[in-house]
Amino acid sequence: MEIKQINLSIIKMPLKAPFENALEKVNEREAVLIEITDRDGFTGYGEAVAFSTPWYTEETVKTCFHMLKDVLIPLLAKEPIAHPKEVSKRFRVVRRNHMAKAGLETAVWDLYAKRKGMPLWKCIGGRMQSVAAGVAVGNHDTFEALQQIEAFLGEGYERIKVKIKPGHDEAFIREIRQSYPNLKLMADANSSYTLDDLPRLQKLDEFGLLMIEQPLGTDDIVEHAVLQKALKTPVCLDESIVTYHHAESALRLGSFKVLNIKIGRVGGLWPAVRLHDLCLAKGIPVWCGGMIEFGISRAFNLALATMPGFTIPGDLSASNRFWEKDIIEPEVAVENGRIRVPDAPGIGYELNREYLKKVRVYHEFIRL
Ligand code: OSB
Ligand code: MG
Repeated sequence: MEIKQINLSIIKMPLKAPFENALEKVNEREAVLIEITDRDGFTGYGEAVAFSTPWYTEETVKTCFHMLKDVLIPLLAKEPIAHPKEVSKRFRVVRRNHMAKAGLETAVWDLYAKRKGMPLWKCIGGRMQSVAAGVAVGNHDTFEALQQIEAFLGEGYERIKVKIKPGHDEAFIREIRQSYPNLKLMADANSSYTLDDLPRLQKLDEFGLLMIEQPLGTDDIVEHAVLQKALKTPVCLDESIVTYHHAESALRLGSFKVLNIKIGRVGGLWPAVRLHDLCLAKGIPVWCGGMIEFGISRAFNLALATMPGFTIPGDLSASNRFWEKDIIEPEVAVENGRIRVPDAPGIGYELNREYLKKVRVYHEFIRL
């Protein structure tokens, strides 16, 4: 693959409704879209999923744009790439900046799969034609959250994730459980507790949650091991696991029983596949996490989730979960609780260029 030109766009769209978690209330979303074209005219799409401000990780839309334009694209252009696996290896000379790296690396995967005429999910060893849908409710108002859960169940979602934080936990989960005793329910704390909250977290054990996601701080791999020993509920890590080595350390310590894998957080599709392989070998179930993303990133999540270790429904929701209108065609849709993964080459979705022009707030064209 010899890349000839790259289009970088920043797009911006309001969410249909605000999405609230322990760290932030998200009202609108920006992201960097990446289109790479090779000398034979094939195009690959990527999406860098950093937010406008650094509340989830240290990256932002602007740091991603800078890293892509000034560091990662020049590095990619240095020598031709034979296989997309090489991209994350080449990027190792650059510290962190995982979401910027993943945006460009995934675009190379899409390009590679399109050149081969194969659906991306088959290129990475995916086994399933469809994946189980799941959805996250980002609302700290109990009444409104219950209304949303009811609506999502009506749309066919079978796994619901809610957001908790200290003081908004036991009573909230109890209310949900009273209405839905058998629901596949989980709670994401976005690192808002400390070990001092152990008694509070133990109170959640009686509700039969699928898991509690990222209860403690990002750096608390040791503390999560202490917590997991004191909890019946499986601990799932999200923010804490950014590298393969983090996962190995946390496995050694017993810090988690489930892993949330996000392509952006871990620096690309290949790093995500390697984490999947590690967990599969260790008997740890994984699921694909969401980032309130647009359709391009959503499509990569679907491809990843077709791999055999993804045995728990992820944050895999339809385009219309967050957006009046998504930037891809067709949009991602949920049918009977599942999302069908396309058979067309690459990610299997097309960018809606007319609509892209409407939602684009900045654009640069790079010729190599
Ligand atoms: O912690 O999993 C998270 C959204 C943005 C950033 C972090 C998280 C989330 C979500 C929702 O929980 C994911 C989604 O459905 O897109
Ligand atoms: Mg999370």
